Amino acid sequence: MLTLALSKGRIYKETLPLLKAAGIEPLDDPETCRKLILDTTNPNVRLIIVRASDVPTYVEYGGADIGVAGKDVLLEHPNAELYEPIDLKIAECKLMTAGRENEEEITGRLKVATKFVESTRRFYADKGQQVDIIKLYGSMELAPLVGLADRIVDVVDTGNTLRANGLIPMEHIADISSRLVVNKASMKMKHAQIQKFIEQVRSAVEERNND
Ligand code: PRT
Ligand code: MG
Repeated sequence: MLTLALSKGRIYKETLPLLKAAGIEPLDDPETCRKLILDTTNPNVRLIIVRASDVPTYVEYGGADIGVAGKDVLLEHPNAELYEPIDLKIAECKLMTAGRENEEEITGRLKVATKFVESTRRFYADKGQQVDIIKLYGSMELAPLVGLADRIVDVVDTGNTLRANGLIPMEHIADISSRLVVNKASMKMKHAQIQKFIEQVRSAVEERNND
């Protein structure tokens, strides 16, 4: 049995066509059914539905053999023992700093609110700038509006969410896309099955990018 970990939402939607190319179609829709384990048209493959930020943990510790995770999430797990064989080039966005369009002069240490603590720490450390990082779990856009922070670090796609809250993107930290990740022990123990899956997904990604 091969277990694949996916998160609901954009990653699930954009991964489906790649799974289909590998002959795998879920028998239920996780967006409407409440099941967390989904059987597929391949009796040897099942999907588990987990939080986007939990995918690396499930795969590293063998709760799943394979997963799909955003690079933003993987960057928060710099020491995870995982293979990262394919850039699926889905759920693309940019990790950026953002701040208020009309901000007053910032005195003292910059306060930065984010759920991406590790990437934020590294970004400012590389610039040699000391900052105070405030860990949040969501709705980061709010922080500069109520004076909790001067800046946020978040993933940005269209920029509409920032704009709607009077914020502007400032510095580019990283280009983000989702990656296939594989448990290291599974890669050894289920080598033939996983290698075949990787090759099928790899050709599906290449074909899609040639269209
Ligand atoms: O909800 P949960 O805490 O479980 O995780 P999550 O919110 O990270 O999951 P999900 O499904 O929203 O995102 C999964 C992955 O998609 C992320 O890890 C990113 O790699 C990728 N991705 C791509 C994005 C976006 N684009 C994106 N736009 N993830 C989040 N967003 C957010 C962004 O933070 C903003 O608040 O969507 C909002 C809209 O973006 P704009 O710029 O188009 O307005
Ligand atoms: Mg979300």
